[in-house]
Amino acid sequence: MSEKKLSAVEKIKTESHGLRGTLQESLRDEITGAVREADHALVKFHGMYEQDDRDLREERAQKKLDKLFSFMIRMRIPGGLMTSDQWVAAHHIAGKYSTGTIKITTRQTIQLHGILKHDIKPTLQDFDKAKLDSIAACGDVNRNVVCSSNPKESPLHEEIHAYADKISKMLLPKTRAYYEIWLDEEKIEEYSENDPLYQDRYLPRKFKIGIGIPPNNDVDVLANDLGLIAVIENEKLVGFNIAVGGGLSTTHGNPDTYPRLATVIGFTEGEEKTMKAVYEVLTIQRDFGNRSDRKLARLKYTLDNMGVETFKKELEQRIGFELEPVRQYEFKKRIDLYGWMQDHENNWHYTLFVENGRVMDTEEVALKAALLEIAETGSVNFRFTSNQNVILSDIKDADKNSIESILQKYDIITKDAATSSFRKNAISCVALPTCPLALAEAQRYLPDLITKVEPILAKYDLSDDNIISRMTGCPNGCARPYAAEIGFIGTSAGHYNLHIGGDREGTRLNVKYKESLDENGLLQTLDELFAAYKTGRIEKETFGDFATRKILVTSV
Ligand code: SRM
Ligand code: SF4
Repeated sequence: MSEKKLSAVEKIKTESHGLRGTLQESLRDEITGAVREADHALVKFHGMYEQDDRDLREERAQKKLDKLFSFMIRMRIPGGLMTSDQWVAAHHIAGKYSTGTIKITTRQTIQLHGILKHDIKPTLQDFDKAKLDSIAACGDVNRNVVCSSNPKESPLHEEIHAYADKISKMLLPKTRAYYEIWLDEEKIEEYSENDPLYQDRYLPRKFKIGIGIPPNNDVDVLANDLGLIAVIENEKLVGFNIAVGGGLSTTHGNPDTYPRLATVIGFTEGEEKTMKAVYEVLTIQRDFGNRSDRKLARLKYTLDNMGVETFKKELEQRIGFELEPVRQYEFKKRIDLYGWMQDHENNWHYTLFVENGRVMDTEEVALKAALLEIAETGSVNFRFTSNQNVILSDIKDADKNSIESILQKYDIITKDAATSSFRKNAISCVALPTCPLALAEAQRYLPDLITKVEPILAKYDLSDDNIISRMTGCPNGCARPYAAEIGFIGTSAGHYNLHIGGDREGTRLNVKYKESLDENGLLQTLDELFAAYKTGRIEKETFGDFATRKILVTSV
């Protein structure tokens, strides 16, 4: 461990008495809508962030009013699977306590925004009644485990998907603080929980795990601190290739930070060995991760500091066996396959496009009302994709028509079919007005930008091209823009760095092509790039591959 001065958050964690801090006192304080300063860091471990509406900041400051504090709550939904009853509950909870919009995130869960401090407890209690919680959805612990979401893609999907839940449970913090503070569970004496994994210092930073089922890389498995790539041989799940050190954040102007795809270091056979390896990767990060500089604290930096071979030896020593050589795998796609499909057990699944994951009723489409009506039939599961969409899934043949007629009633099928490929393959982060780190708009702006890009694509006959583009309001990378064929990364209001050259499978990062472009600059540059792509591409070459082969070699 680094001998430099520990970061302030380290002290907050170790002195928190199992993540309790002074949260109870903060909640009782009616003078402010915020929590105490140290509790600000601790609430994250309980799945929430203190925020304020940045659209209102100036007006409130002029009126000499304090910021309008509220909380964003993020649920823990391993593998992004919710029952219809749980969706109905989330719908009503969102309406009662939050802005009403349900945001499907890039890690297969949902977030609610705008919850006032005194409404946090009732919100979490209502979620608890629906058997949902937000434990460890944020904070320096293992976060929501993602898993390839489409059950149609593999007959072994259910078996592999179950790992998301098992891993999530194995890596939950042991503290009962969440139950005491939010669910009024009786307080235990002297905070006596013993947590062998997290101890009292937790991890140096957030930790993310993804499970990919080749050939589909919809979860961007290599963007995770720890990626498990399912290996299927003779139609059986034999184990997982283990990939470590993925992470997609940078900081503008800090050359020590970089995006990194995970390195595949070996194979583990069977559940017991895999679970052991997963656990010990976290203990290595706990023991070797940087606890003084949070910008350099993710596993990717720990791995690069140690060196891959040393890391692997350390892991093998901790798990007590050698990793086997990496087994053959190939990713061939990453995008969601929209519309109806039937799986090997004849169940039906409908993948529905949710622009930037925002479930709400608009003038164009009453998506929230439609999903409620669908959930009330009780005949579907909700599977969130890492592309911020939802798969209405596990629908029996006999129920398909009734779901289809609800989708028709709300005009969803027609609208989905009329939506361009470019829009359907684009995702963006939340950014303004709630994200305190946003430098530029993202989810509120991307739809308009796409409307202006669509005619350019049409001009070059590229409307059906499945180009993957992603936008974020800052370089933290919440919509994984560094792994897109086209990445728009906010630098200041109305300005974005333009990155190009990621591949369609999520196995190659893109490269910064132009800095801080405004909308005109973006549209003009895209026009030039698409023109070159149209004339210069080799048959079936994707935009990202073309950009890497032809544009980037000459521009940098
Ligand atoms: Fe993120 C911080 C939203 C996926 C990298 N992210 C934030 C915060 C909580 C801002 C903050 O710290 O105060 C954002 C809340 C905005 C809001 O108002 O809701 C936020 N991140 C999101 C979500 C909701 C984006 C979305 O629109 O879907 C995603 C929630 C995922 C989830 O359900 O758990 C989200 N964030 C990601 C991803 C993508 C992924 O994990 O696949 C990344 C890049 C991958 C990675 O972690 O390397 C990501 N978020 C970050 C970072 C940079 C971390 C780092 O290594 O430096 C931050 C800032 C931080 O942690 O200090 C951040
Ligand atoms: Fe906020 Fe930046 Fe993440 Fe977007 S990428 S949600 S602006 S932290």
